[in-house]
Amino acid sequence: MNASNFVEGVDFSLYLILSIAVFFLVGITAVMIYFLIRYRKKRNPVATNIEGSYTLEIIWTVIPTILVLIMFWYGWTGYKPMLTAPNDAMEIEAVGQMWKWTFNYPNGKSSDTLVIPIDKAVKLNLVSKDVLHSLYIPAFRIKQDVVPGKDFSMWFIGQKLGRYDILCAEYCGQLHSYMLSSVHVIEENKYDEWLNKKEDTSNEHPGLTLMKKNACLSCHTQDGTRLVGPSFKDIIGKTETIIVDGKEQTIIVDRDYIFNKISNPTSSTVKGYQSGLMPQLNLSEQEVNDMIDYISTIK
Ligand code: HEC
Ligand SMILES: [Cu+2]
Repeated sequence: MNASNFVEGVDFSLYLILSIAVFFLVGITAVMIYFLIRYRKKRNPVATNIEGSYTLEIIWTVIPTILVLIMFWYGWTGYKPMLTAPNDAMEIEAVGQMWKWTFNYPNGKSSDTLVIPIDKAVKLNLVSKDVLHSLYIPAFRIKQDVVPGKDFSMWFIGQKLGRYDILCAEYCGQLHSYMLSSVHVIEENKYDEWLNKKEDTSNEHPGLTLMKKNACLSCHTQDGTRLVGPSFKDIIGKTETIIVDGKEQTIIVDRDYIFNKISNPTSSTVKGYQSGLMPQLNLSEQEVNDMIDYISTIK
């Protein structure tokens, strides 16, 4: 059994096109070598002038046209079913952002990995929070751009139990390769159990849970290492230079500054870092405060 319902169509056209290409590569090279030997100066001192041949011209026009149409036909019939999801497909929202995938289920559950039941049509509604991404599941033979402001989607049926890679196939900045996740195809009863189980985050600081969910930690570390953004280690009370409206200011980092920065990332830029990378998120005051509570504990 194939990993998804699209493997057969895509693989067939790949192997078909590959076979035709290999056939001509070998055939043309062989004829070339034969002609080199057969018509070398010693054996064929006087060149023959050929005036043209309708028969030959018709053959080398008609045969390639038929071959190209065959390749088109199998490519098209492999691709067309990808365009429309069946009406009873289960819908999951897939969110791409710098640099993380998040999958949101209709019951409110969200997860970093895509978990789906076997043999069920799944439709992913693709959303980007920032730039162009592309959701790519090689084992399923599907790939679709995720474009901010556009309602794109993709669908498939997972037909074989297992875990398969999900990648971002559209270069989206420095940590593009961090957008590695997986799709986990499981039995339907296990899926129902998983879907209805609440993530146990009771031992985790709510601010940390929120930061994981919002991908803050793909750009900011907790151990002092510089990533694309400054580390959160010992950030409260730090003296630093920020740029506001093109003018430099020296500030001491406090809760108000961080609150402002998270609620409105473009209000200022930390000197030495690239502006405009931090996403504008829809967070409540409570959520921002939870995150700041957690950030203040990072020492
Ligand atoms: C895509 C990368 C990215 C993500 C995701 C991101 N940030 Fe940032 N952040 C940056 C960059 C780059 C800077 C420094 C440049 C600037 O000020 O805009 C920054 C600056 C900051 C600062 C100021 C730090 C200082 O030393 O003054 C805070 C606080 C902050 N981010 C918090 C967050 C929180 C909380 C989240 C999650 C809700 C988050 N960031 C998500 C890239 C990111
Ligand atoms: Cu990406």
